[in-house]
Amino acid sequence: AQESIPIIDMSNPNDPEVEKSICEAASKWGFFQIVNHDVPIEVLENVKDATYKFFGLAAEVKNKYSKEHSLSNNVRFGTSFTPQAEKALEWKDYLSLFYVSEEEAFALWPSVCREQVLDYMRKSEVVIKQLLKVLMKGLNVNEIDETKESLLMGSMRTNLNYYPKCPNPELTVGVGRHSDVSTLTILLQDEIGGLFVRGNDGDNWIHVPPIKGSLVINVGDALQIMSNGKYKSVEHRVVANGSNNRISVPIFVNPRPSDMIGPLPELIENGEKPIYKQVLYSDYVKHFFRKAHDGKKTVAFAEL
Ligand code: AKG
Repeated sequence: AQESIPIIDMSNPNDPEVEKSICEAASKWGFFQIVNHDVPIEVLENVKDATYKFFGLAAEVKNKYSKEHSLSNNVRFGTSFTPQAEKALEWKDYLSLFYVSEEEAFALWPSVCREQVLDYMRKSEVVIKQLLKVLMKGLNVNEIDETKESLLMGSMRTNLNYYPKCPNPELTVGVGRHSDVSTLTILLQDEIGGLFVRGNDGDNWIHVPPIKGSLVINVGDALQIMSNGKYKSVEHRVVANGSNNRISVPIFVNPRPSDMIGPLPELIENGEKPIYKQVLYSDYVKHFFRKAHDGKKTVAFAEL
């Protein structure tokens, strides 16, 4: 039987068994789903509806947020990932919203989705903090002061992804294989499916089945680097679908662009030999965005 990624019940996040399964999932799989978390189902349904509404707008309205027309780099509507570096475009449109402040969101984000996205981000913050606290405890980092909190979750970006039905799905992908550059990614998907994760034996691709009300959590490169390799940022991809449109809404929980990231000092003080160097997070992200989605090679940028 094919193994599947863990499903973790978050009703009692401080239960030692739950903590253990979170840390094990993050080190063995890099991916898991959470159920019975504190993000209300209406908030998730509302952000999905808002996503359909945004992509249902006329092309000229959506294009106001494109690279050429957007009033800010923090708001970006586009197609595919790095078109100039890709052999075939990814079959995906997206709206990327980098959060700076509520004022800015009200000024710049499309009105059909801004409140729903803000609410989704706000309500997800509770579970993000719970998960990061447990993951830090698993590294024997028991105190998360302001500096550490900012390093782990100092900036956030929410993407609305729309994968239209594709007439020739075998000729392209929804999203090519890549790992995320985040600390953690929280992903809401609809009921269509199509997200595959690289299995931990390295060869097989494992489907992440949609579960109503669940959130998919994955470790990103920044946490792999900060944990000195203990938590794994794992490759994933989305297939193109010949019969259905699909949406997903990831929140990328990131360090701030101006942060230096590297193995946490607590680990090195404990005698661990660092396997990554300190890199400026914005350089790391720039490196990622320069190339096509080409597998898990971004992290080599930080290897010693
Ligand atoms: C991304 O936006 O980086 C993804 O990997 C999306 C995954 C998904 O749509 O399920």
